[in-house]
Amino acid sequence: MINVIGLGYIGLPTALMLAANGNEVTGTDYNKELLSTLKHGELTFEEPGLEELFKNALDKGIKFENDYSSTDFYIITVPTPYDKVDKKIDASYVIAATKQVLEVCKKGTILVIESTISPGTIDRFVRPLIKDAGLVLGEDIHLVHAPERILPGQMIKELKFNSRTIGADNPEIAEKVKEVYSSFCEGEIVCTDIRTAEMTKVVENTFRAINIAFANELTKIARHDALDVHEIIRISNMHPRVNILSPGPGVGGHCIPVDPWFLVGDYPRLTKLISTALEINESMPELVLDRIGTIMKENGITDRNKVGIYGVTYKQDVDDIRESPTLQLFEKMEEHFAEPFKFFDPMIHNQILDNQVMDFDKFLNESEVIVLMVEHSHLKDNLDKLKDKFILDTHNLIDDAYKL
Ligand code: SAJ
Repeated sequence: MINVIGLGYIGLPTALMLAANGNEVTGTDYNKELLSTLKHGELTFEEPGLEELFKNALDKGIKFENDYSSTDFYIITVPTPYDKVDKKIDASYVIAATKQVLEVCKKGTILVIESTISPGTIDRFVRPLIKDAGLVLGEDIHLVHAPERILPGQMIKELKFNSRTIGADNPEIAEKVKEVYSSFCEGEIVCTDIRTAEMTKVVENTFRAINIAFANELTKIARHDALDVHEIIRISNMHPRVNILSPGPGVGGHCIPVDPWFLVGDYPRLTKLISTALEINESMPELVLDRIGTIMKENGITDRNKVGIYGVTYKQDVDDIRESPTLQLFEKMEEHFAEPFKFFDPMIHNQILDNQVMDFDKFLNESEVIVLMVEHSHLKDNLDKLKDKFILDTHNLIDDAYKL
């Protein structure tokens, strides 16, 4: 039986996928409210295809429990936040989960850590726990790092088709884990050592952060000379070896703006390019604020209540707001002692912030300037309603709108 620990954005789809594909699975979480929601047959977040997968996994007998199971195969998918001050990973959830596994696991257990961790975390924080528990690594317990790679918005498809990395001390154990993941994963599964697996995960997200930072820096250069950055990128990308990502109002989510900091935190003197890229991405909400000021001035708008922000999630068509560019924008406003602008987001169905307008038509009626921060499908279906507004389009959706 497989016990998946932590039923969040990664743990839940992974547990469901394993269960739906013939594995006996128990999902464990310390959040009793979340467990009760799942036990009532309801999901805790929206994701295309998740509902169908959930039904399938329930039919196949997946269980949800508060307690850790006594078994010989665990997958840990708990959050790994980072300390914003010293830029280092906070491994406390991984440590707590590992300690609890060690209390109940059977001899010869395989413990797979899927949570994103900074390179060296397993050596520094996890291996010592095994010794402290009086267990023998490689006999009583086998450690594996199998970092996830799925993209919110297309998680289910990517769980099935992405390639994966399995890092283990022992190649035979890596093969056993590969067999388990092969029950649902059709992508290539590569086996390596733990340190390499840790590093590749962070490197992948750092590559994306740097590429987006390049696009964001180009936006600033293009603005300086009144050039169209999107056209420049579109044409440059026609070169067979150029693939620049899209500029935007900032970089959000729990991965791209966070994971590269693990490298900067651990290797401060070796990560000049990475830290500069992160700073460029973090500067984009300030650019949005500048542009809003210019648009208001150019159009004689002095009432800040006439500005409405469309979108608070970290990207299109997800309901996750972690580290989102809009939240970063509000933080910047607070730093300037300004009340955050009002916002509307079609993916957020409950009132989560005071400045949130729940009704789209009311939001439109109250706003003269609309700042498109997130390109939700809902927006694409409602573009005609924006005709009479001054639009700041941070995603290049509308031809004659203001751009970053
Ligand atoms: N963004 C841009 N320009 C782009 C692409 C993205 O500004 O061209 C912004 C998005 O709007 C968003 C942020 O970047 O604010 C991050 O979005 P994303 O779609 O790039 O990535 P995530 O955070 O949803 O998922 C990433 C993925 N990593 C890579 O593509 C290398 C995913 O595969 C990982 O599994 C995930 O991080 C993770 O959990 O680590």
